[in-house]
Amino acid sequence: MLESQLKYDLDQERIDEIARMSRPQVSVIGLGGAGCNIVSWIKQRGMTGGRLLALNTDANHLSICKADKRILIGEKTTHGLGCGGYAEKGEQALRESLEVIKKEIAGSSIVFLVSGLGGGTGTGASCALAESLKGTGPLVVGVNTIPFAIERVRMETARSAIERLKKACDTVVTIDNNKLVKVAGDLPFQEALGVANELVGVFVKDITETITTASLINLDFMDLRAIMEKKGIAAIGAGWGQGEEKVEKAVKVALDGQLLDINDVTKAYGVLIHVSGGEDLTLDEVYRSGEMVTKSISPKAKIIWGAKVVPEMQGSAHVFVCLTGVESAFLNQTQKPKRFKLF
Ligand SMILES: Nc1nc2c(ncn2[C@@H]2O[C@H](COP(=O)(O)OP(=O)(O)OP(=O)(O)O)[C@@H](O)[C@H]2O)c(=O)[nH]1
Ligand SMILES: [Mg+2]
Repeated sequence: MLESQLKYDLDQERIDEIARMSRPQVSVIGLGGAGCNIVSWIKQRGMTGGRLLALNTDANHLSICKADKRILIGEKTTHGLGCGGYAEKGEQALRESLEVIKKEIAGSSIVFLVSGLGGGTGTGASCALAESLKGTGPLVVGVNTIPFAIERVRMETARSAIERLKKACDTVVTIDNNKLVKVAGDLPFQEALGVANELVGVFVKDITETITTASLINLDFMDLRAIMEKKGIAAIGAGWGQGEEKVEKAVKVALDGQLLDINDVTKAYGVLIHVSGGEDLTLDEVYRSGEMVTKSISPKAKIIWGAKVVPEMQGSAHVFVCLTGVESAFLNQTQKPKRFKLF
C-alpha cells in the first residue's frame, strides 16, 4: 500500500517536472524607443510566463523603461546617445552587444523582436539580431510598426527593413501606425502612440500567456510553430464586442480590414484567434469565432485558438486575429512617397 502510494507520488512529481521542463520559454525583446515603450506597457500590466528585455542605445530613454532586464547596447558605438535615425548605427550597436544578448535569451523557444521601424536603433538592431538568430533554434517573430505617413523618409527605411526581416524571421507581424490612429479616432499624437503600444502589447502578452500558462483554451506551442515557422509576413486585427453576440461582433471588427495591413485576407495560410472575455464567455462562443473566420478567409487555412477569462471583462469580449503567410500591403505599395517641395 505504502509502496504504491510512493510510486503514485513520484509519478505525480514527474508529471509536474516534465510539464515545467517542456513549458516553452518566451523572450520578448523591445528594441529602440518604440520597442522599449511597448515592453514597458507589458511590464506595467504584468505578464506571466515570459521574460521582458529592453534594449536601447539611448541611456536616457532606457533609464525610464520598465523590463525584467535592461541592456544598453553599443556603448562604444553611440555612447548612450541613441542612433539619431541611422539604422547602420543601430546594427553596429547590436553587434557590439550581441554576446550579452545571446546569453540572456539562451534556451528560449520563442523570441519576439518588438520595434517601431523607421528610426535607427529599433530598425538596425532588429534586423541584425534576427539575422544572427536565424537557424539557431528559437522561433523568431518580428513585431514591427510601420511609420506614420508624415514621417516620409522613414517609410523607405522601414520598407527595406521589412524585406530583411522577412528573410531572417520566421514571421514578421507588421502593424501600420497610420491605421491604428484611424481606428483610435481623433487622438493627440502621444495618446495615439499609447493605443498602438497597447495593441501590440496585448498581442504579445496574450500569445505568451496562452502558450505558457493554463487558460480556458491553451494555445499549443507546436501549433503556433506550425503556423508561424518560415511564414513571412503576418498581419493582426483586433476587435471588441459587448452584450449578446459579443464574440461575433468582435471578430467582425477584427477582420474588417481597418487595421490589417493586407489587401487579400483569403490568401492567409494560418490564423491565430485569441479571445478574452468575462466569466460568461463560453467555449461555444469561442469555437463559433473560428467558424466565422474560416468562412471569411479560406477553408484551407489552418486555424488555432487561445482563450482566457478575465473576470473584469464580464459582458464583453476582446478578439485578436493574426493572419500568417500573407502579403503586406505596405510592402507592395509601388509608388514612392511624395517628397516635400521646399520652394
Ligand atoms: N507604436 C509606437 N510607435 C512609435 C513609438 N515611438 C516611436 N514610434 C514609431 O517608431 C519609429 C521609430 O522610432 P523610435 O523607436 O523612437 O526610434 P529608435 O529605434 O529609438 O531609433 P533612434 O532613436 O534613431 O536610435 C518612429 O518613426 C515612429 O513611427 C511608440 O511609443 N509607439
Ligand atoms: Mg531612440
